Amino acid sequence: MRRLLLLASAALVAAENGLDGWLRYAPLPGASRYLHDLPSSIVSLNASETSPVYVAGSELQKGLQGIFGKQVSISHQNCNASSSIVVGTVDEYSKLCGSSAALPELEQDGFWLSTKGNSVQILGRNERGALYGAFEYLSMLAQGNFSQVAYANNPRAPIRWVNQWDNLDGSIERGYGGASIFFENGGVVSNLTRAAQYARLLASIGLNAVVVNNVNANASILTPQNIEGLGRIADVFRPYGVQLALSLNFASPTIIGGLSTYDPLDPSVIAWWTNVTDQLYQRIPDFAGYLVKADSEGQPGPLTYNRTLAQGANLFAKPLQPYGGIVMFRAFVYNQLNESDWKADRAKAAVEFFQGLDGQFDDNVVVQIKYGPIDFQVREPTSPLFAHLRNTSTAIELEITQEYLGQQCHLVYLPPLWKTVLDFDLRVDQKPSLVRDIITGQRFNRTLGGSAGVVNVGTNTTWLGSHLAMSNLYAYGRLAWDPANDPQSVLQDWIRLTFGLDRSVIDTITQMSMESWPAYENYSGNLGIQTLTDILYTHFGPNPASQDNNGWGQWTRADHTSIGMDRTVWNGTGYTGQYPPEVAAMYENIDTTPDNLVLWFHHVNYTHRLHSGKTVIQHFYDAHYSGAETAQTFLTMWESLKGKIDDERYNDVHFRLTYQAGHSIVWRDAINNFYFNLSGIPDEAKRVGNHPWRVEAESMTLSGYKTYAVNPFETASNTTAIVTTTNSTVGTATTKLEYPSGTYDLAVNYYDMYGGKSHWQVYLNNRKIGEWVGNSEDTLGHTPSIYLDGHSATRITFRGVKIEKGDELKIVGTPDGVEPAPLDYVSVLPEGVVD
Ligand code: GCW
Repeated sequence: MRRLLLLASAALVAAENGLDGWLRYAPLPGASRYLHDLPSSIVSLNASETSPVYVAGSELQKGLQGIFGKQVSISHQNCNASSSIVVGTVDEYSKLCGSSAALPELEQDGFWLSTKGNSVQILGRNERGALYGAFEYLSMLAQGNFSQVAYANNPRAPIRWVNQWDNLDGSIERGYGGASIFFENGGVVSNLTRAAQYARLLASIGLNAVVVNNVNANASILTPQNIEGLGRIADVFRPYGVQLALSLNFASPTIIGGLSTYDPLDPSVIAWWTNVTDQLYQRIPDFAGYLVKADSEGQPGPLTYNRTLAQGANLFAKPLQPYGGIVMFRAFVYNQLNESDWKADRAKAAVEFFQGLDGQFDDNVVVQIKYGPIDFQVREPTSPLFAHLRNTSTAIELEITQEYLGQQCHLVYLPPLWKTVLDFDLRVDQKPSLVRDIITGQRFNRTLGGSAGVVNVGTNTTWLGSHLAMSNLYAYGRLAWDPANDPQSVLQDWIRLTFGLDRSVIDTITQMSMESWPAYENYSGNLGIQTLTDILYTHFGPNPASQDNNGWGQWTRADHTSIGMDRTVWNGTGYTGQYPPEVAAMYENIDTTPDNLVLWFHHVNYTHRLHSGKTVIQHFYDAHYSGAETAQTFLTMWESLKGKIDDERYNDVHFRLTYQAGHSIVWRDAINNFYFNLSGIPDEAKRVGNHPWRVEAESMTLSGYKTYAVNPFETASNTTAIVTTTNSTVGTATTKLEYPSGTYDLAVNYYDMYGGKSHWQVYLNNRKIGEWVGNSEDTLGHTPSIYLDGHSATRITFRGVKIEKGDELKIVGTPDGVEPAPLDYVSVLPEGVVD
């Protein structure tokens, strides 16, 4: 008996690699108690193995086995058997099992779920609706929820799509979870196991289509061989009710079609696209449609031929229409601008390009609009375009992949950010006009609409490169289904499904996640100034100067005295005038503009006082200290869960949170140094530029090391680091530590570039206390940097080191490849100090 118990508890923390995501069907503690109340058979009303109803039956069987250890058989008739789960479509149920008169009306993809004792009914309006119902029932069971229910659940919007930015060579633009699960070497991969597993995860949260290739589209996706490959992907998606869609290159007729034009009104071009579309439907009868990035960031489009964007979109809408296909046409259209023009403003571009076209798009076109008017920043105001398209269907574009938000190396739970836009009231015609009601079609009576999420999963077993980042994908699906859902309660469903029902696990991960976006905003870009990441390179670490003096229009207009974009009508770019009057009036006036967007809308002195009472510059300083401090607590909170989570996932997350704790300090110091340097205004709390617990590497005694002026300067403490004198010289940096004797955490800040794996060793009085290798190019999964900068800057901490006053600290750095074992500084941290 004792042995059995031991085995049982060991099973609870068995190693997990993340592949099953939230569909683990892990054993429920005390499951045996419920065995009697569970159905003892499954009736799935479709015997065809590729049907979602069949899959629903198998999932239910697998779930009951995993969660309760109960084996249940499946049949495909006999729907009135007692103690059974019946799953199927409403129509099939009426046909095989008699009346379903008592059921409420269901919408496409909706389902009815009723549990009475051990009789369960799961009926979908269509097959995938039935599958969604099965997943919902399993989600209840896996969370230990045995309530008796009887309700209909309908999605709020028909478009619940995923965009993958996968390239045909297998790389993924802005992907941080490994290579593509769909493509390699110019074609579709032969083994589509992962594609099927992905479809399963997506179906379980109600997502219904995947655009499998990058919006920066390679025209050769449409070769006959690739269409055949895409057909194979669609075949593995279909049993999960997931449809395949494609990104198109607008110039395909000239690139692969042999035509001399791609003019959308040219008959040969129309015929070419009609033919391609017919071929696609021949192989993929349930093909969902096209996604088009046109006239944007160098992509070709209709403007080349002086045709409108609507004419460009309708070119695809027409051939898709007879098949029921949809065109998702992206609103991300803008030009390079000149910063010396005070009125130039990229944020205005989408409305300028699209507003005059409202009503000119065919009915099966949906304009896909990023949540804010620039580009997935840490905070943006709602895109005003949502208020302008009343006779055109729209969808919101969200990024699950954390391109500008830490690239899965920082925990950032995104739904609270998305909610600032989904719940925003645009007050069109002075009436309630929540973005969530606009995209679902409700506000302007549109039948189409919904959400597109850029996900970019890869071959990593964690899918996104980080276990905790999967909460964003899960929540994306739940919000696409119903954008009124609450981010925290959705998060807690995900935690229970992913990590189990332990109260402390749920509370801890909830707290970390809910604090994570505010913390990230605090230690990156505040007050609506955008993320302040390096927009010209990897979009990862800090580089505020990269925002300005270029044509990208993500300007901060920061100078020695002032900062922010004046977007007012009276004195600025006029962007505020793109909002309906009530919203425009709020943002036009600095007194009614919320602090968190003040620098988005107004250009002010650093000494401008916010509603909070703080000056802008002091807010920057304080926010950066507080954000980085919060990030330290994520690690300690996670450590409180040791033993409650399997080692594999515990260690993986621990590694990332350690990284985040260090990198949040890099962010904090870089942004504070930058604006202190620019403004010359000191931090009232005397923290910025004042680091009593640091020993700068350049002030240590060096042998084989030389000083190095880091660029951007603010990404090194005291602007200077050290590097080995050659790529093969071992460097030594030595110093006497003059702190009072005691126990400290010893933190070393260094740079981990790609192009080499340097090795560092730390000695105290010639006793080695630690060593490490600069291999983040293998471990972090984000786009690395070849320079010493805010992307490569990082920290390692040795905890609880006993140090006597006068001890000698020595760091030995061995370079590798082009990485010269760079070091920035050492911090000797008494308990509770974050320096
Ligand atoms: O933010 C930018 C990204 C590009 C992306 C583009 C877009 C796919 O940096 O990588 O291209 O947005 O959304 O089209």
